[in-house]
Amino acid sequence: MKHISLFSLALALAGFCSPLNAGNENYFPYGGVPKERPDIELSPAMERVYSDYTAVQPELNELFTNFKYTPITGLDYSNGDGTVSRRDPSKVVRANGKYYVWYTCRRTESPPRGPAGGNDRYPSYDWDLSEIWYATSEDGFHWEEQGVAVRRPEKPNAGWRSVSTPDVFFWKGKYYLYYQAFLEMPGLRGDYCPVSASFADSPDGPWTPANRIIVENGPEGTWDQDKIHDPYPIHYKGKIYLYYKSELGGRPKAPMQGLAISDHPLGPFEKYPLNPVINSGHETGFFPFKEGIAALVGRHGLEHNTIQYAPDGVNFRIASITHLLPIAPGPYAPDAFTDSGDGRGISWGLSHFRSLGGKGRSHSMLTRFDCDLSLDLEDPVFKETDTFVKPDVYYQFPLTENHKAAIRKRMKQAE
Ligand code: AAL
Repeated sequence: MKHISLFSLALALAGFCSPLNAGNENYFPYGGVPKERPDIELSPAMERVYSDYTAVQPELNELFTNFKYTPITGLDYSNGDGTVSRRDPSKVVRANGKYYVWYTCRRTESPPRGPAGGNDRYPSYDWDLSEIWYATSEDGFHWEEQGVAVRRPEKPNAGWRSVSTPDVFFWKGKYYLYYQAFLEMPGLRGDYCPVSASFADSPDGPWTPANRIIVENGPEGTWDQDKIHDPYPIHYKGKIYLYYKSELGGRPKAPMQGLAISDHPLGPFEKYPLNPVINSGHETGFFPFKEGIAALVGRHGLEHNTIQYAPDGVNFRIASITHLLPIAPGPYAPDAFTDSGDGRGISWGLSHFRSLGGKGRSHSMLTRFDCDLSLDLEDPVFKETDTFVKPDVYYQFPLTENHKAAIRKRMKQAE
């Protein structure tokens, strides 16, 4: 006879209606979670399957993916000596039968020396004394650098110290580049800057600088008083939805994502009254998806390592949890310029790896990522949640000797 524990018996006698066999020949969730919510009492966790997610398992979730990375060829990094750095790529654009990308390009006689060592010749940070350069590709794997798109303007114009972290927009036959426009050395007081822009009739330029601030820092005491980072424009609901990062002013470092909206690419931009619209992230990649906007939210915050979705472009919620997200993603997202109301999603783009080369050689490099966040793709390889990561990857983040000694001491004291 099947052993019935006293606890189960007590439950049964107490009239607890176990959902185990709620009138079905099977037990919920035997054989897999049903796509429709069953009419039984569920635990909070199982309730969330139906309330919070668009699919009952990752393999069926259009907004879940893992990411696979491929080195890109064609870009030189001066033997990794830290004098050449490329990072923070824009969205990828297709024009003239090829792909285009713009990025922060630093070419300096010295690697970054920190705020104390930075000056007019030596960069403080990896994105200091930088320009916006661009490259083109036939296949998205091999890239050919074409040269500078936006130079640093003369003082006192916004960006005279450095122009970095670009993104691209296409509107009514013109191209626009938005970028961080430093009016002081990054790190002098903090990584403080507003956003400026340039425009052109062709993705190959020539680019005309607006020579003014396009998205201002917030007033003193507001969450975005210091930094307007990672400008990310999307054509949505007939306007320009420009998402950006700021960090709440001062410490702790808590990147969050805001939104500024305008009828014209050069503004005026009005900040969304309920900013921040995403409570985590760092360099956050966005893309139109169905009638809304999706976001790749990595690196920082309560909801880091998530893919989020807002059916209205502002009310973002977690759509899936993932790992090894692209850093500073610049997806190939053709819908970003069409305001189609039926965003098809993304399947590849560029991102960066940073702090390479070791001490005194620090630089960043661009890489390619592939994924399946596309309504027009069904690639099960990207729907695996359990990426097999070899032990040496884990061992790359070891305890320091001091930390290990402190842990040993703590364990001894607890014995
Ligand atoms: C990036 C971005 C911004 C910051 C720095 C360069 O990842 O968040 O651009 O200023 O780091």
